[in-house]
Amino acid sequence: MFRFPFKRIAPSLLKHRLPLFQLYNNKIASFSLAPQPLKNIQKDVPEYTKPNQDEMFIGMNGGQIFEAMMMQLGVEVVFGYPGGAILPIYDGIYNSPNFKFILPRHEQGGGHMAEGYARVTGKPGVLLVTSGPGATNTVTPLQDALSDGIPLIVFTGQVPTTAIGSDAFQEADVLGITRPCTKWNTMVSDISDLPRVLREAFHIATTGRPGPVLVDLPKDVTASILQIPCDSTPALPSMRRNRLRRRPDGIFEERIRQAADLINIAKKPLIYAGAGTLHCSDLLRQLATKANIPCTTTLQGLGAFDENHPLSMHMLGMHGSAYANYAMQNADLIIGLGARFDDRVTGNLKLFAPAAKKAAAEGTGGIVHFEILDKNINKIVESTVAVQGDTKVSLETIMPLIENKNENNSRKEWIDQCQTWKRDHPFEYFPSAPGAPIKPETIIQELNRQLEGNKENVIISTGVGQHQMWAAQYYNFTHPHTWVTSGGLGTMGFGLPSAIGAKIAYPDKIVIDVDGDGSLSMTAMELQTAAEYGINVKVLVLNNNFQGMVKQWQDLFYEKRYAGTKMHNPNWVKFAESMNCKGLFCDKNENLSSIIKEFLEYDDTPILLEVMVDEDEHVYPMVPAGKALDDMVIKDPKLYL
Ligand SMILES: Cc1ncc(C[n+]2csc(CCOP(=O)(O)OP(=O)(O)O)c2C)c(N)n1
Ligand SMILES: [Mg+2]
Repeated sequence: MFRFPFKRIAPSLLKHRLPLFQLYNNKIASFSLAPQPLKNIQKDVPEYTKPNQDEMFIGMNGGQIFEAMMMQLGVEVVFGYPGGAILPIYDGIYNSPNFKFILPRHEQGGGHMAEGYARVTGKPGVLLVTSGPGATNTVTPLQDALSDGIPLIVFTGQVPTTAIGSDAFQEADVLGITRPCTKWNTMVSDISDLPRVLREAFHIATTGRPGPVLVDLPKDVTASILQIPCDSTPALPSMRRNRLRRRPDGIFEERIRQAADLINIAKKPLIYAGAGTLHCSDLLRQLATKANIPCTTTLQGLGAFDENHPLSMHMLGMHGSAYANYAMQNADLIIGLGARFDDRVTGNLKLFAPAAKKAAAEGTGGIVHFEILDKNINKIVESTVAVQGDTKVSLETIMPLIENKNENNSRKEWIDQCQTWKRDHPFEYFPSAPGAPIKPETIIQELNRQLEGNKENVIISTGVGQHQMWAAQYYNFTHPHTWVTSGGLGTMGFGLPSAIGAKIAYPDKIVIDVDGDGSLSMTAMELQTAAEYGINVKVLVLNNNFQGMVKQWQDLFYEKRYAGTKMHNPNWVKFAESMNCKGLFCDKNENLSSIIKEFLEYDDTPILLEVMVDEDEHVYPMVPAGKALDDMVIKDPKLYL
């Protein structure tokens, strides 16, 4: 008769457990069964390629192996939603003392929570869901993570291998569905592969340009018991290539020299920094200050360069600062660092960067592109010099070759020109008349004012729409990893769950989701998740009772025909209260400052502040579709009256 062998080998498991726990997880060694206060999480990403003892998993089922591997891989929190096909894994993690488990209200919410966690820590976010609808609900977070380069690891249950292809209950071709929206996906078809595949998944998600990975886990595989030793050494060919940090042909060094030459001779250089500089913001500052070069950032790069620094040109692009866009079009050298020339940044490509293109032809400048992903080089713009690799390594290597342009202020003319643009075209809006609705920009300015001096301890997330752009424009970012927003995919509903994920990583920080009424409506039930786990996020809803960004386009280009954009909202305060959160409301300019103060100081539960805003406000500057980057509507036409 078959007998469950777990009891027999349990003592050997215990023998392994303590040393391994300390070896791999000294950071979380303080976890115990008793509830622990949340602690801020360290940012160093563990080494996933360490080979594992071959025999320690013998006698364990898939769920137990999964639980042990999460511990070994340094996972501190798992977000997930259970179901039939993933039950063996859920059973394995039942009451695990080794990591926190968070149950969102929807798998999409869980995915964005994992992304929020990953975006502020640099460590992979983990999501564990069931087959069929559980898996398909993760498609949006997967694509979101792919677009923005976020390490997200999704484990999906799958029907037993014997039922695959039979249209079984809750069967979906998850590998097929998620192939285009993952960096890598795979199915584990034998339990002896499980430890190795888990290591590979973590390695792939976190190396090169980070991205999402999905591992499909058929129920019979995770329910079975490992009988033989298994080799968990990752076997991916790409791992061997990655070990060669530099190409042996000297190309990297040659390109670095060429890039340094251009940076040293350029008269009007501009740094254009993206998310690929968030992990090396110190080096970015060193380059800018040593070489005396103004710096603009992308939406995802906000925080990489201190926006209070005189060389900051703030965000560029469709709704970026006019001065950044002017600088981009007039620079003789664009130094693209960890950014990918997204269409929201370039405007009309044919008309993009004329001065840099001219300088490239004359050999005095051009476009230098530091980029980790081969495929992003020369994809949108032709680079004069391309340096492929981790921006951090490239910056470390190039710094000694960069001439100090500070001593004789040799770029004075160009810097003065940039300062003039800054002075002449600041972010500007038409203030509201007495008694008129509150302007959304005023709210962000007030938030910024009250948080000034404490920015390092504040994380802002957003939904997608006008509120997102106003947050990017009117809040001054000073530190990396303090801004969490869906850029590439532009996913409404991202704000609240990603704020929850960020707050789990940094419970001592103030985490504020600046949201729109439309975006919040998509994932608002996650407020209950926040309340249940005591994750005291703050939600600031800029309520214009509209999908404002789409309405803006309807106002400007579709004769105010508001097809499908009017929102009929719940009473947000009552909604928050019904979810065991505190609710605050503001519709008067004169109350705004004191209510924001109360909103920021409150910390007993999650809190939502609804502010009624002018529904007719538009985001400016705006580069209309098809126009050159500097062919913008700079400010509200009312400001010219
Ligand atoms: C999931 C999803 N559906 C549709 C869109 C298209 N879209 C972009 S902004 C926007 C309106 C957002 O409204 P709201 O969240 O209220 O923000 P507001 O612009 O009013 O500040 C829409 C519908 C999107 N980005 N994401
Ligand atoms: Mg709205």
